[in-house]
Amino acid sequence: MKELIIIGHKNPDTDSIVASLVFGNFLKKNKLLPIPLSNFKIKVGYSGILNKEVVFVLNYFKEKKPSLIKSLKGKNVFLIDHGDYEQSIEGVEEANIVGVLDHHKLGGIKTQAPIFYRAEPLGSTSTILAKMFFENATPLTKKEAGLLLTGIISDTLKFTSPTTTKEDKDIAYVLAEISKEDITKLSKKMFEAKSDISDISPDKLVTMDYKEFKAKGIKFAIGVHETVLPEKIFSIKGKIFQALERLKKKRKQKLMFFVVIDILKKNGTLFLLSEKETKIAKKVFGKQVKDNLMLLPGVVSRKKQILPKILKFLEENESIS
Ligand SMILES: [Mn+2]
Repeated sequence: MKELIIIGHKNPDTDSIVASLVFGNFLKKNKLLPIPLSNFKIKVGYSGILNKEVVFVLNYFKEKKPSLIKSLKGKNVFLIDHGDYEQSIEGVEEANIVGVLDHHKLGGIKTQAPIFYRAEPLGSTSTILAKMFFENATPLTKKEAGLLLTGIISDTLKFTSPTTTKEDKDIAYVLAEISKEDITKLSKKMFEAKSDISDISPDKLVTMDYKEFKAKGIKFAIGVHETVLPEKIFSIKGKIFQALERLKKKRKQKLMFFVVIDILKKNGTLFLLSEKETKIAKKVFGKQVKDNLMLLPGVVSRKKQILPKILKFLEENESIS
């Protein structure tokens, strides 16, 4: 039997991991999809580093972590929570992509055959997947509902991100009901786990929620660190900048942005590595820079509030040097 790897983006967040795990269950329970997925042996995978929120969630729900995947070359894959090559695992260009389930912008993925594709501009992939269970009248177990609930909480920062829709909230409350979880208590535990950087080096920290993009051939990256303890990061600011410099060189990026998101105060602080990033940030966000940092009040979403603006700027401006 052929194997199908279900996998989220590189350096997966909670949404990527739980949606992959629960989608694996969905396929096993559901043979009605418009692709012959029942012919596959399902394997849920991940690549990169699992952050502490993900580890907390897996332990809390007594769920095994997915299998570590090194390359997707020659494999049958179903992409979760991403839809472009840049966010995917190595070898994806030579994989047979049979499906995508996502809530991000469209990327450049091309396929030879028709695929299952579902994307909606909702707060999390977990929300879309919960909808699929409801649409197909497939029952969710207590654990599956709990896992999907953490995906929604994590991606929407407990409904405070501007990516949050009414559907995310409505579905989260249904999932809380099924899983018998208290959203406020569960969120607090998740965010505290995510904010614990006690044994994480600056080099690791800047890659844990790191995504690369391309606009007009310019490679750039935006890393994010969501926390309820931003002072922990500011106290090692110098080391963070050094780590960003190393990462920029290693990954051959033209621009390297890093944002610390204060979950409680609902703001973002942009770390500006060099003149280039500073110039662009000033034009794009129009805020003041102090000590190479720019405070962005109300900015908590890379997907909706940061990436589109930088992409637009790079696409409309020929030269960035
Ligand atoms: Mn997501």
